[in-house]
Amino acid sequence: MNTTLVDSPFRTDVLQGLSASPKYLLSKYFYDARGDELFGQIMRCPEYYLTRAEAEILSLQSGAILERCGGMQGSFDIVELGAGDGSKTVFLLREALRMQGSGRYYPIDISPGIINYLSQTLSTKLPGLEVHGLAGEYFAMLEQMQALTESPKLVLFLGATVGNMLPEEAAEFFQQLKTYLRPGDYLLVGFDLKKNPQTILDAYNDKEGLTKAFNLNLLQRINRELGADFKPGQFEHFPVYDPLSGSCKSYLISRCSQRVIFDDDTVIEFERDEPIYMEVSQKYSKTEIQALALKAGYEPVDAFFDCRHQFTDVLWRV
Ligand code: AVJ
Repeated sequence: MNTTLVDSPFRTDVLQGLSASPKYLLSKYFYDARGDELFGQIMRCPEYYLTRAEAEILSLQSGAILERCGGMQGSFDIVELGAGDGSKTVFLLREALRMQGSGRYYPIDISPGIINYLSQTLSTKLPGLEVHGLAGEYFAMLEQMQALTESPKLVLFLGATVGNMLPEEAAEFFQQLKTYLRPGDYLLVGFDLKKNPQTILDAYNDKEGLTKAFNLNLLQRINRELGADFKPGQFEHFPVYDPLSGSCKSYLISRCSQRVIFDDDTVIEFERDEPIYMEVSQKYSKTEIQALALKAGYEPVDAFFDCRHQFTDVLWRV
């Protein structure tokens, strides 16, 4: 037993998930440096329609969206939860700057690498914009932010990141988020819409195997950071989509009976065909989104769609 090992939240969550029945891992841990890179490739692959659909919305309708927020009177504060590489947000930020001349942008993301990248690239792409990157968990970072800002806020939660929660969890999340907001603040949320089930399943089962590699990378990350000895080749990527619930779930299936040993001597046993539940990517109907807003205590203001109605960015007011 190596006594120098510290109990990181990553270690605690991984061991808790792999000791549970059924076994699970948390999808927020996909995004290490390699995971960021693979997700970048997923966003550009032909099957993953979500990013292109939302980019279309933001590139064509950012002006209309900001008009519905009252034109962002005065200098603005835009906060983004799960900012990622900001490639779609720039459309909105550029438009907000054009309308106001100045403003502050607070990207929050669990990946320190992506926050560094954003801070470096945005100031040159959008002169006049103050960028305050925050790397960490959403609510911990919002806590830090409260000390920084008094201005009215527009909070962005784009890219169907909300899909990584089940509808019940999403309602609770939005209720908790409200405690960080004030009346008159706005929230813009990106939801992937229910559609042809095959289109959805293909987006999580691309031909190039990028999504498979993205899932297996979490096992490799566990090997790298927790000294485990997962053999990724002994796990199969298995996504399913249930058109009734709208839940697209990804599993890794153990191909054989096997055990994995960690550097703290923990042993995790897998039966042949045992699944690890990796991620949910929840899909919604327009009615379900409306109901979610009301349940969480927001006033639905407007909804923006791409031309094929695959995806929606909805604007809610506190
Ligand atoms: C970043 C959470 C929106 O669920 O569609 C992409 C992550 N997982 N392919 C999604 C993901 C597999 C993605 N989100």
